[in-house]
Parts: sequence; C-alpha cells; structure tokens
Amino acid sequence: MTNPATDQRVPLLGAEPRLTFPSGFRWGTATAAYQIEGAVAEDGRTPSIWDTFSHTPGRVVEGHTGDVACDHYRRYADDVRLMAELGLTAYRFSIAWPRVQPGGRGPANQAGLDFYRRLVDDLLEHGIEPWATLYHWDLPQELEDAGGWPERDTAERFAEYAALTHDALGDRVRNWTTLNEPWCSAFLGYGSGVHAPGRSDGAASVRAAHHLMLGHGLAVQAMREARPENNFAVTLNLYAVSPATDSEADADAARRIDGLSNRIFLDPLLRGEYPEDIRADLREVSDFRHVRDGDLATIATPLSMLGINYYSRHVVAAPEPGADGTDQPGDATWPGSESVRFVTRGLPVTDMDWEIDAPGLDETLRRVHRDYTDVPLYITENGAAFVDKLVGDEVDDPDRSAFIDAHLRACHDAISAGVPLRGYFLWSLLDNFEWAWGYTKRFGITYVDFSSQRRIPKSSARWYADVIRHNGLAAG
Ligand code: IFM
Repeated sequence: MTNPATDQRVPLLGAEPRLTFPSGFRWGTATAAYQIEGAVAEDGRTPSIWDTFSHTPGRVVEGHTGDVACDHYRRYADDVRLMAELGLTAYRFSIAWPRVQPGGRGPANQAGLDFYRRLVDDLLEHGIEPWATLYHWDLPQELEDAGGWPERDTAERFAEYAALTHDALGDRVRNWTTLNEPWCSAFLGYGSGVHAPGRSDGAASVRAAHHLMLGHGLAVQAMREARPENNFAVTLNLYAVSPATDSEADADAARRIDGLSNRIFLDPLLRGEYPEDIRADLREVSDFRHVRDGDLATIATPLSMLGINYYSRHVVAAPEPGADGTDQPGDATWPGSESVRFVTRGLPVTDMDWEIDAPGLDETLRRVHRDYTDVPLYITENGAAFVDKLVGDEVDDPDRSAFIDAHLRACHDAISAGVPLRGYFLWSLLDNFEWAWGYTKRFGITYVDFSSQRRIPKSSARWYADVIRHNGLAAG
C-alpha cells in the first residue's frame, strides 16, 4: 500500500503491533440505505426525496439512481458474510424511513421492518454489533411535499418514526443514531440545492437545520423513555477549520466557517444555545423566529455518545478586493458563508478533490472533548474515494490503506491525549451510490461490479482486516 504523500507502502502487521487500541475498541464499517439497498419499490417502500431527485434529469452525474445500487436488500446475507470475513466487530447501517413508515405517517410497515430484523439477526449471529442510523437523508417524498425539514411538523413526524422503529428493533439494536450529518441535509439539501430535495433557499435551510436537531432531541426523548438502557447519539460531519494566513480578516473567515459548519450544531446540541456570532452572520437570511421556547432544551437532551464523521479540513480566507475595491464573492454555497474563499494548500487529494489532512481528525476529536463533552466519541465515518482499477480479480488500492492508516494514527494520538474515542467505522464497506456523483466515486474497501453485483475485496479490505485482527497498527 502506498501513501500518496510519501509513496511508501503501508506495511501489513507483524506479530507485534506497536500502536495498540484500547481493548473493546469497536472496528466497523458504515453504509447508508439509499446508497446500497436498491429495491426501491419493494415490500411497500414509497419514494423518498432521493428517488425524486435522482430521477430528475441533470441532478445526478450520468443520470444514476439508487434504484438498484448494490442490491443489498436481496444480497444482505452475502454482505454480512463479507463483514464476518473481515472480522468487523460492529456495522453501522441506516434504516430507510419510507420502507418502515411509507409516506412518513401512520403505522409501521411490517414487511419493511422485517428486512431490518433479518439483517440485524444475521449480524448478531455473526458476532457483529448492529448500529442503526434512523435518518441518512431519505425523507419520504410526501413529507417534503408538505414542506419538508423547513416545517416544524417534520420534526414531530421524525420522532414518531424513530419511536416506532425503536419499538420494533430496540430489543436487539443497542446503539441508535438519530441523524447522519444534519449539515448536509439542511445546507446541501435546502441551501445550495446540490442534494435532495434540491432547493436553494437560505432561510429554509436555516429552519431545516433547526428542525432536524429538534427532531433529533424529540426522538432521543421518545426512544429513551421506551428503553433507557439503549445508547442514543447523533452523527455530525465536523471539519477542522484554519485561516489561510494570520491576518485578522482570515481569522474572521475561519471563525465564520467554523460557526456555520461545526458550532451551529455543536452548540445547540451540547450547550443548549445558538452562538451570537452565528445568529449575526445569518441575520440577512434568518431572524431565528422559528426557534420556540423549550426547543434548545429539547435539542440538548443528554446524549449517550456522539458520532463524528471526518473527511478533511477547511482552510479559508477573507474575500479579495476586486479592481473596484469592493469584495469579490467567495465560493461557498451555503448561507452566511458567501464571502469566504476556500483555499487549497497543494496537499494530496482524494478523488473527491478533498485534501488529505489526518492531523485535523486528532484536532477535531480533542476540540470536541475539551470544549464540549465527556461522552464517548465514535468516528462514525472516515474514508476516501480513489480511482480503483479492477485488474483480473484484484483491486490494489494502496492509497486508501494509507489514508485509513494515517487517520487511525490520528485517532490513536487523540486517545493517548485522553479523548474517550471508543470506535472507528470506515466509510465504506462497499462502493456505492455517492449521491450527486452517482457511481462515479468509489469509497468502498470492497469493489462492486455494478453490472454483475460481484463483490471483490480490495487490498485495503485485507489490510483493514489485519488491523482489526491485531487491534492496532504497525509501528509507523
Ligand atoms: O457517502 C457519504 C455519506 O453518505 C455521508 N458522509 C460522506 C460520505 C462521502 O461523501
């Protein structure tokens, strides 16, 4: 395996790993329903906003859809066997709301729940702990037609769906995550419109962010009341954020982007407030009158643990003055950040063009623990897309192993500094439907031949299995 920065192979472990993780550390992979399941009209499932979006010409690269995806709905048993062969101790998957509660209202659909019962039972039989996420972006289309996340009612509907799903599966799934990456749902879905439902309305995106988090709080309360012994979390996509220079203007750009990507969720969730600077940065877009008394206390309902997805760092700068002396617009696409320039540093990038910055993960973990919370932390996603080539029956993806290796070292550094990091879920088990990029970006440690649905573990899968077997990494 080669490291793109050094062109060095990442060694497989010998008998004596020197970087050992705490015993009981969870080694997992993560996936999401719409990205892998397919079977979109099976057993009573109704369309989600992603079905509508992906079937709208021009929204997804090459017109790809999740109609078939990895056909995991039918092939889940093969996929669980694959996980067992890798030695995973945990698996994070998401539940499709429109499968379990078609249309987003009313009674549970037993046929939909049965699929997750089968999946969970199979995981348990293989000694793999199931981790369920309730919302990974597939809002029932009917709820979007009624206004979607910008409407308060969607938060209530989400709590009802969470309670009904947890009632059915809470006896065998101990670890529950409400939302995956509410930043993406709110700001890519309703702000820039590059994700479903594809709306570009700054005010709506700020309301969506609030109602997503309100739905999270209401859902945790409902589920905890039913089974207080289970663990409840939310997963945030957090970024390390740095100013491009030590100028005051760039420091302010970094403050703003940290606020609009990280603190806008961390502060309500863990401090019960929206920071004043964020309200000020958003004043042209929102008066925050949608925030009702008691909402912030609900959002700040205590968590059992927190999920963090980490991919890269934002390096940002203030706008440059144009020829006429006025500020040139930046290139951000969500409200409040229009004036900020995102700067690249010439570091190696993944196939998403995201700069590889493993120290940013250590920094993020320490910051969350130091400034916000003592609860156990989990990396619920981390991984990389690279251009993979199937040669014969092999895919050699050294850059991916090097990426994971570097990020696991960052996790180890954070643990050594006292951060209660308890597990790592690699994104992703399988190549899958990468949202607006369709099937053109491969994140899996397992190659999927989408024409035959054949699964081929990449060299990174063998490398990760070795890490799991040794509960650690070779000396670096
Ligand atoms: O594929 C996505 C996933 O659904 C959410 N987090 C980021 C991944 C890579 O873009």
